[in-house]
Amino acid sequence: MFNLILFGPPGSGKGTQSQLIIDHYQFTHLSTGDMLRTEIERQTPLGMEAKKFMDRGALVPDEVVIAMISSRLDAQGNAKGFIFDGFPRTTAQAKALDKLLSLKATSIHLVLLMQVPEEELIKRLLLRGQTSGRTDDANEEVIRARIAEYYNKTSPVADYYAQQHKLQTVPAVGSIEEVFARIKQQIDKRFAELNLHSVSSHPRS
Ligand code: B4P
Repeated sequence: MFNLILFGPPGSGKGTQSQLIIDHYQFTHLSTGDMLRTEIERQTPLGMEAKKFMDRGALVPDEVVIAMISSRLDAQGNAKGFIFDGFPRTTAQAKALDKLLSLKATSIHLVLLMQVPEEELIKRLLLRGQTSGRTDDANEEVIRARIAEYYNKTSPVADYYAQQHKLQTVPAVGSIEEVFARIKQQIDKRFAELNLHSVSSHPRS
């Protein structure tokens, strides 16, 4: 099993690159952002609670997202690997994830930090906001609040993984394909270090 975290500020391309990684490596995608948006669409109590935070660019409380991830991990018994997209976003979430994975006798193998300058993030999210219907992309004030939340609460999580020698940075500007090529290089390098290349990579292209 190979477990990857895609880490980075809002709009750095975590969701975009996750799709390419899944196509190439057949990992199971766990995106807390997608899970929360599904809960909002279904108008569940969890979704209604989460919406209050998301609409103002704030992080949803740890206990809510940790419980969501825990039940998804339990439901995915046979996965060959997971991509955690947008999770963990706080050190408490990172510690909870380590515990959940240790119960499954596994751990995080690689954390990729997607680096994009702030003005480019704002440009991308405003552009997506023109068509996505996402309330958190709709105006620059909320986007800036999300980025501030990232620097205050999420970016310290990178140190947590750097101390475990699991963190690699990926310049995430350029075309989507160029960024994917850099990500692929990092994953394949880690596979080779772990002697996993023969079991985990089944490229279609
Ligand atoms: P998420 O759904 O995780 O999404 P994101 O941070 O907005 O964006 P992502 O980095 O995935 O960017 P994308 O590929 O879409 O979070 C939304 C909210 O949910 C959070 O603010 C928070 O409130 C809540 N939440 C989620 N997880 C949580 C957690 N664990 N704890 C607490 N709260 C949580 O790309 C963005 C745009 O850029 C797209 O339009 C894309 O087409 C474009 N793009 C991508 N790559 C590009 C490239 N190379 N060049 C040009 N454009 C590019």
